[in-house]
Amino acid sequence: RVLITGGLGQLGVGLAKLLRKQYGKNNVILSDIRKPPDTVFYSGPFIYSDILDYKNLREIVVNNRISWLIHYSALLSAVGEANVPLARAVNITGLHNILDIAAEHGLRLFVPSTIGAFGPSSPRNPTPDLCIQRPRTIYGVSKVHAELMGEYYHYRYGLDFRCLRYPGIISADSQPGGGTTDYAVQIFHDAIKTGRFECNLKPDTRLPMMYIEDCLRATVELEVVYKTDPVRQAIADSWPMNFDDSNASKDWGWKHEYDLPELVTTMLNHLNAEAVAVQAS
Ligand code: VAH
Repeated sequence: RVLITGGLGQLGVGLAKLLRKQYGKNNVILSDIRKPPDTVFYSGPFIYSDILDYKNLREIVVNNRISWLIHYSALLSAVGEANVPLARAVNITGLHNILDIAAEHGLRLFVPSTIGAFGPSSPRNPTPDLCIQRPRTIYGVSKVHAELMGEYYHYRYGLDFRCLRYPGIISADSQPGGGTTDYAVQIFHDAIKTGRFECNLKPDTRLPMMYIEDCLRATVELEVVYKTDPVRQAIADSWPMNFDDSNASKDWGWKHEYDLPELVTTMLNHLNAEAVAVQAS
């Protein structure tokens, strides 16, 4: 069964809906420290959980036979700066509780990171996966910590830890939770309501955004299951990790045309086209 902490935020209810379609209504439990609206309460199991209460969390995981934990509880960037002690407690101490329980009970753990995990000294356009990360918010610092702690718990305890860095998420039927990207949601509401919007960022500000359905699909698709074949693994471990093709370039001017993004795009386009052709025939 799946437990979603911070489930009443912008993403939890939509994710629960998606997962309940796949795994059954009663196998996905939403949790939060606030009372759920009727629409949420009657749509599937909801349970009170305070991620600062280690015992409460452990009981929920054991009593409900949780095997996958999606940890959305956090104070986002702007609200975090308004209450750093609380953000540090929820985003860091809360994360430690979650990590220990996940490692202790062999859970699969998903913790979202964010564009907020970068800072002014990170390359900004584009920002590569691996680069300097010196965020200037307690939210960003706590998410870099989450990334590093998740990676450590994976290598030290074998924790199945998964993490995606979300951009700003734009959603129609859920409200963002006090972040810097909230303007990108509010503008739609004000456009409909009044036709006028007062933006709290400069007009030339540029931030990565994505629609909530893509975000939730990416979160569910991050289900690459690893079932190692010892024979193939032993062979793979004996092979080169990276080929130096500089002599081929010198000899006949060899140059690859498909880098990873191009390869993935081409593959998915081909496979999607094939699937459409099969359906049409
Ligand atoms: C925030 N919406 O603005 C969150 C998000 C990409 C930023 O993590 O803080």
